[in-house]
Amino acid sequence: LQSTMSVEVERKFVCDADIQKQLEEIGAVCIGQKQFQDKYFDTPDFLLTLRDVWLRCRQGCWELKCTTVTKAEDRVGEPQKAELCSRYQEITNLSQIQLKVREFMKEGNGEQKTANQTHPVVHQDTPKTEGAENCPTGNESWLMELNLVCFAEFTTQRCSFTFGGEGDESGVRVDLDQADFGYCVGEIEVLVPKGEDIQSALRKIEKTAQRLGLSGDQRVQGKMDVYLQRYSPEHYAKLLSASIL
Ligand code: V4E
Repeated sequence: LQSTMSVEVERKFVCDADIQKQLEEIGAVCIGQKQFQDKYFDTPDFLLTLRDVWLRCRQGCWELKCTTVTKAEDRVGEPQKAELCSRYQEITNLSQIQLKVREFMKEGNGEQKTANQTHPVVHQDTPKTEGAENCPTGNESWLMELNLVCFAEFTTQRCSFTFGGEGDESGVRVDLDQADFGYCVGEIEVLVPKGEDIQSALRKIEKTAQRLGLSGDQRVQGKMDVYLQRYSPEHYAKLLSASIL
């Protein structure tokens, strides 16, 4: 349950061909490789993602990522380049997820939209998968009830690295992701138990970025940016104009 109460602070970066070598040079150790499939859900009018709320099913497990800090004044005193880092609360308990999703849908929307109200259920083609066992197998009536449909599906190959010891990089994880639609991105991340200070996480991320020689001040596209830009330009444009991506 720990992950239901943590905040993920992360910075994305563009991977060079020799990134693995660079990671090893600064003392990172590969802790494993895995492959996972993500399916992301939203209403047809993007009620969740337009609020920076990301509901996904990863290998059959539900996860909700939502923002914690949004206001600039909350970031006063943070290290330089902190704005390059995103921070999301992660919820993995299904009842909590359903509760939150209902709350987000009510917010600023008068009343909750359900399939029986103004919006009909949209039967969107969910991309075919060989590994159907990865689909959520439980009772999915809540998705229908909340008018949630799959808007993105992709598989990622991930190689994860950590740093041993108690040094500056303890608790820092670096993920190298390769999505099946042909996009690679790196992430430096620290998981902070909810309520704990995130300043030290930001400093650790900044330090690791420096040691990897990452100077770029520009925001790096995540897998979702590239996926939507390519396959769902209308959704992408809406998120861009709402400054979500
Ligand atoms: C939060 C978010 C999305 C959900 C996916 O988040 P991301 O961390 O990119 O994916 P992944 O596969 O690395 O998840 P993990 O395994 O780390 O939990 S999709 C778009 N967003 C918004 C967003 C944003 N506004 N800015 C940045 C830098 N990232 C994501």
